[in-house]
Amino acid sequence: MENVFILNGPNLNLLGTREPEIYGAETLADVETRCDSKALALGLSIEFRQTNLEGELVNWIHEARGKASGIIINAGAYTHTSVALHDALKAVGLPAIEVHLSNVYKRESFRHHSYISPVARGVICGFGVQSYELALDGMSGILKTKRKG
Ligand code: CA2
Repeated sequence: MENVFILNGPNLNLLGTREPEIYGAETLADVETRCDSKALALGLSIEFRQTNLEGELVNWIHEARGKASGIIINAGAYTHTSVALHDALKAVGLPAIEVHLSNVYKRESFRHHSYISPVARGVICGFGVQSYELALDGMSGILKTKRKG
């Protein structure tokens, strides 16, 4: 069974506790449960993690090489600041999908630039917790295509 790393960045551990008008009422544990169900239905296994530390995300991206077939990443605010995450994703070369709960393009202009997008296969944002399920659908398609080729 192919494995997918689902990596979450800073402050996403607060999901469901504050700003429900932007991020919804579900917790990150609820998101993980949804991802577990979706992955099961797609015949994938997942490793779901969260950290507030940029370097830990870099280490996990490196770890994915050899342990995962793809990476789904919500890098939180590091999306808009981190050359290190850009370089790490580029270096491992695994298919990566960038996800966001909110529609970052409807928000402050500093959220309109992403260091992740140029090294991602695709970007999904604005669908709340469903963004993660859509990303898993997308990753399943990418991995199936790869197997056929
Ligand atoms: O929309 C997203 O998923 C974001 O990646 C979330 C980040 C934000 O910096 C990005 O621009 C867009 C922030 C995550 C913070 O999550 C919280 C959740 C509840 C309460 C407070 C913060």
